[in-house]
Amino acid sequence: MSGHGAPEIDLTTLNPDETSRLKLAIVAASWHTQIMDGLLDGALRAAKEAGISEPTVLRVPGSFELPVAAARLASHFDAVVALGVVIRGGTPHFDYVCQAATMGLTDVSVKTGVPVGFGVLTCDTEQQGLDRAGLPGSSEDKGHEAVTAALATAVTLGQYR
Ligand code: DLZ
Repeated sequence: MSGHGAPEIDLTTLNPDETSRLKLAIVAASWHTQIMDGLLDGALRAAKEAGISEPTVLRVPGSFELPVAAARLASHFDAVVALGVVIRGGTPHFDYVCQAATMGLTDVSVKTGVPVGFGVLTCDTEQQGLDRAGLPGSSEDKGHEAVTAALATAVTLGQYR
């Protein structure tokens, strides 16, 4: 999968009265600090662009813990964004953590009806994470993308409460 083909969702084209009223929570894992810092910065920048100056930010240890945190937050917020970085090691652990995070977050969004932005990088190498973290020199900004997607979805679904 590559970033080629991603939609240009410009939050400024959404009604700022609508997006700024949304309650947004960001849950962020803590492994791979440099990449995580980039993801979180991008996520906060996107929130600010949407008129949300102070989203709630919750830290958890690893990506495996993201779904339980997202589940708890979903009943209190209009949109939740999960950020994490999982880097493949020498054992199958990578596959289990990625699968648990992905399936768990999907489950939360479908069961609660609250959009969960998926900002979890699943990488073979650290460089792949750095390339996608919205850092100087990165080609992609996945934290920003995840917030944009979650807010755009929340606005769209808001018409069908
Ligand atoms: C254990 C583990 C490993 C090996 N690698 C990562 C990783 O690359 N990224 C990540 O977010 N978390 C990792 N973890 C921690 C697990 O997500 C989880 O926190 C622990 O298994 C404790 O439940």
